[in-house]
Parts: sequence; C-alpha cells; structure tokens
Amino acid sequence: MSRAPSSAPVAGLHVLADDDPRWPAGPVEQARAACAGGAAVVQLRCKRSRDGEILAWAHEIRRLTREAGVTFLVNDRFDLALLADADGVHLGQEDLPPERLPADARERLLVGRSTHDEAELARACAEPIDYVAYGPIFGTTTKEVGHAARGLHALREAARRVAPRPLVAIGGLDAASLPAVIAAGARGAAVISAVAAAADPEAAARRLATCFASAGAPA
Ligand code: TZP
Ligand code: MG
Repeated sequence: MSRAPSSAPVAGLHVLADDDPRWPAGPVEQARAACAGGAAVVQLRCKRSRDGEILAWAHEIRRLTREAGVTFLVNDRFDLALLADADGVHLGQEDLPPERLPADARERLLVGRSTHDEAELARACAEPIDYVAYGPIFGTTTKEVGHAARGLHALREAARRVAPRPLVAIGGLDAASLPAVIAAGARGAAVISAVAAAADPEAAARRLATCFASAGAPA
C-alpha cells in the first residue's frame, strides 16, 4: 500500500542509534533515551549487525518513535526503512544514489544525503532529497570519515548553499558546541557519541534538545 510522502520533521536533534559494541547500550535503548530526552529524529545506524536483527530493532524503534511523535530514519537501507514503515532513509555517498531509489521508496520515504565537501554539496543540491547532512563539523573518533573537520565557517557557507533544503550538521557535536552550530544555520544536528557514550543518555539527549529550544529553533 502506498501513502503520501512523509512530511515528518527533520529540524532539531537527530540521535543516531548505533550498533557499535563500544556503546554501553544497544540501539533500541539509545532510541528510547533519545525519545524520552526530546530528540526530533532517531536514525537507526547499523554497520555490524545481521539484517534480521536490524529489522527487529527497526520495528521496535518504529513503535517507540511513533508513540513519542519522533521522526524515524534508517541509515543506508531503503529496503529496511520500507519494511519497518520508517519515515525516511539516510544515504551516504557510498550508498545508492537518491535518484535510483525505486518509485515506491521515493514516494514513501524522506531522503537525507551525507556530504563532506563543496563538490558533494553541489551534487546534493541537484538530487531528489529532503535534507542535506554535512560534516564532520568538528573532530570525531566515531567514524573514519576521511575528511578534515570543516568548522563553523564552512558550515555557515554550506547551510547557505543548500537552502531552502534543511542542513543537518554532524561530527563531534556536543552541548557546548550546539548553540554555535545552530547559529551558523544548521536546522538539525546529528550526534552519536554525545548520547551513546553518555553516562545518562536520556539526560544527554535532553540537554542537546534544549539547545534547539533555547535558540528558538524546533526542539
Ligand atoms: N558522519 C560524519 S561524522 C559522523 C558520521 C556518521 C560521526 C558522528 O559521530 P559523533 O560521535 O557525533 O562525532
Ligand atoms: Mg551509508
């Protein structure tokens, strides 16, 4: 059954629920903390797990996010996003190009795209996507990105470049840096370790979400 394209919001705090075993809690518990803490978006990001396990997590996170009114995205995999009735899919540069998504995926899912430099930003502006992620803004040890930290000046330029598409900043973000990231024009901010590695992930998500509320942006 097809439905209208998702109009789920992407502004605010994105928490990536990640299957890296270095995090004390698994993806479902990270997602639960994110929802309770006021995240706008939960993105399930699994680089190590089997499809069946990822799909089971996706169904559970869909239930949690729906209850909390939180947007649910799946990283990399439009097929799992469709099966779990997620709101969208987040595609990296190494994933399927957005224009190659099957029609039913394009109709049903929001599409986000990762970018790291000027050329990727330019290409993203010509792609059928709903938001652009850009980073790493600061240094991160969570992912081997192969790109130097971009900094706030480049972030401001990137946000201008992709407008009116919303830009979601990523990479090394925390509660101390978030106000400057929002002031630079990011409509969303995506984090992994700032929540997943926190002693209290729910409190960490709440603190980050509050930065959006304080900035007068959607929390
Ligand atoms: N893409 C660019 S940086 C990054 C990804 C997935 C990792 C972000 O993780 P953290 O822990 O918030 O720096
Ligand atoms: Mg990817």
